[in-house]
Amino acid sequence: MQASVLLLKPKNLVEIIKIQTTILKSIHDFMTDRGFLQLMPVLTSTVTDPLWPDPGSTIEGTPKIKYAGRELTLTQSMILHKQVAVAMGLDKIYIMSPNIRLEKSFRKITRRHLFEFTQMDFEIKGASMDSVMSLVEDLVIYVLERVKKERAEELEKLGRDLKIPSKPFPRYTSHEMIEKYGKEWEETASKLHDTPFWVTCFKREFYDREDPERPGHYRNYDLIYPEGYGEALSGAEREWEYKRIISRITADGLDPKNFEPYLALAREGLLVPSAGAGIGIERLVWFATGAEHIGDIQPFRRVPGEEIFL
Ligand code: ASN
Repeated sequence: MQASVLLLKPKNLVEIIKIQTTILKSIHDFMTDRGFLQLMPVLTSTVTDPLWPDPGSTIEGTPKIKYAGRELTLTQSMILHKQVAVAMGLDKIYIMSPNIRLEKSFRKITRRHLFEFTQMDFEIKGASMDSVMSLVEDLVIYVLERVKKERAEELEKLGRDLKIPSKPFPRYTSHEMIEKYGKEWEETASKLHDTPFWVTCFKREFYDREDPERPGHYRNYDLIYPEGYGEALSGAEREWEYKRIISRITADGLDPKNFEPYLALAREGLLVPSAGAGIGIERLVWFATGAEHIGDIQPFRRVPGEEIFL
């Protein structure tokens, strides 16, 4: 290994990774106690999340590889696989899912973007948005309590005074956020809060369910950390009916051919109602440790626009 790589070691790396280990262990404990089954991630696929339209994403393109005479895409998120897994009879699942998202270089300065990260992605058959939001609140409180209890020494060394939020977290709509703070509301609103909060109703990817009673409104949600740390998690109830999915894909200007294996299942009526979400692991570690930049919690930084050493 080049000496320079070792010189780039983030400050307090050992304390940070100890906290990360507690976070991962407590997430597994929580999810398995609640009856979730863990799937292994997929990294190469015939379909992936288009991340379009999505106000939270600025990707340069979908990462692809050629293998055995065909083109495969690298996973941007396992949302479509989660829906298919639920259709296979796996009613409550979670996955520690690595995602590649080729975010544009300017995102280096947001402090919260990586082009390679892992999310704990879960999905529940027949769930409602309220039940998922309540589960996530329990999860976040549980994990932060374990970190505070089991890693008090490390938190003290990092100078991090971690506050445990209480349930229910405040809830706003994206329309309220835009009206109050403008289009770039995420950072400002996050800085002005001292507890995590929810923002609901975003016009984004086709798989997030449009409210059948209020067309133009969406049954999706983001969890936002306080103190300027921004988005923690995003999720939704899902579209599962072919005619809804295809009309959303077409309206978004996406090519249905790119989603054919998934669309074939929908066409046969094999997808089922579900809801879920994904919580970013590195963002949770960043928030829990109070590091300056999200790259500062990684031994091998994956920050858009930065040099990659190893
Ligand atoms: N994990 C997210 C969800 O469950 C999707 C994403 O990461 N784009 O909705």
